[in-house]
Amino acid sequence: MKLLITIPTYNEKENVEAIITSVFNIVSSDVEILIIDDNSPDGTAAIVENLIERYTNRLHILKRPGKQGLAQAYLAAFEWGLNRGYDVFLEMDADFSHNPAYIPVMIEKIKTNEVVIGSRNIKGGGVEGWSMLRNLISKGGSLYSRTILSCPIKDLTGGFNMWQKSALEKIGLSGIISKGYSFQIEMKYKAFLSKCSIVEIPIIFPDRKQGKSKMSKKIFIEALLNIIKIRKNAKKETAFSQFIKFFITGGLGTITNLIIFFFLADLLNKPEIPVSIICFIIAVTQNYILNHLWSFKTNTIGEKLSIKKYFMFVSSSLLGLAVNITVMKLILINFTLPYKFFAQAIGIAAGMIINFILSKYIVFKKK
Ligand SMILES: Nc1nc2c(ncn2[C@@H]2O[C@H](COP(=O)(O)OP(=O)(O)OP(=O)(O)O)[C@@H](O)[C@H]2O)c(=O)[nH]1
Ligand SMILES: [Mg+2]
Repeated sequence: MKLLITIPTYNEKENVEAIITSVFNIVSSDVEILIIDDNSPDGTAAIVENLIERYTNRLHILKRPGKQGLAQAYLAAFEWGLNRGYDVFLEMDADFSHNPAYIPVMIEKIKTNEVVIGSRNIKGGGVEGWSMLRNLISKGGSLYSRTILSCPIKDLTGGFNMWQKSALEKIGLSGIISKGYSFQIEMKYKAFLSKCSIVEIPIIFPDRKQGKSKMSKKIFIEALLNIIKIRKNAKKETAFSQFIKFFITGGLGTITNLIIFFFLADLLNKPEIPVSIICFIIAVTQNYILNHLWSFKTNTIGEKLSIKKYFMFVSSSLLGLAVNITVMKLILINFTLPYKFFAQAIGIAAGMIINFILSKYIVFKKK
């Protein structure tokens, strides 16, 4: 198991060396740290770079040009680690609110779970040094998020979490919409929706002793408003709603097909078979584009329409047609029906399901 501990920093010159040293003192020598620094004006990156000589091959830094928020920092870190073959990722703050002493417990737990959450809101966990008000805001925010998302995770907002690579893959990092602090909520909610095995372990969370907080009222309100967006976005991703969109797309394709057929075959009196082929090509092209832009939007984020995928989709549609005809024929051979129409309807449904499965899992497969 190759573990990468990812620590985002912004102006953490008072903490960064101490946190790196205390983590390395507690974990075995094969564990590595990645600091993601957003060009902190206080020179955090330079301190890390000096330490890299002491911890060659164990300490890494990812320098980014400016403050881009916590979500971007972690997403960049995960991508960095996934490209380099790490299996497990730990998210951790630099300010000692996340006590390195919990890391061995988390490592133990991640062996049998895909996600381990450091939780302040279960028995044995809690916060220290927070004002009543901050405590109240945090508890309220947590309850609000849990209710809106109907998600049973007790500490949705915390940032001390360990992820198996498989969990990150299930979540689909390219589909994350959060920019700031709601990132933690979105990640956990998506892990829950994608049925990852999740465990919470109690942690005591002391307030930062050194350095400045980056938390502000604006960030907090932004995070709360984001919860609704997160819910809407995640709900869109269910297979059923994708199927409904796929179904509507197919219906629109059929309408296009019929309109062109009517125009060419009836009004212009062109021969039916070539007309029918042209109608098929136009309808299938329309379906490909709509499926790419709409039905499977969440699978194709960042991807362009492509000729290769287009031909894959045409093949999948033709296979759907073959299934349609076969099923229809088999039903007609084996059963006596009042109308052949029923057999064709079942055939269309079967063909559509096959086409949907091939589209979802092959043509428009999530990266
Ligand atoms: N790279 C990067 N790191 C950030 C950014 N914002 C915050 N961080 C780091 O993320 C971690 C968590 O931020 P904190 O400011 O401690 O947030 P918090 O724990 O909610 O609030 P306080 O502890 O009160 O400061 C710290 O290590 C920060 O230095 C950012 O935009 N980019
Ligand atoms: Mg903090």
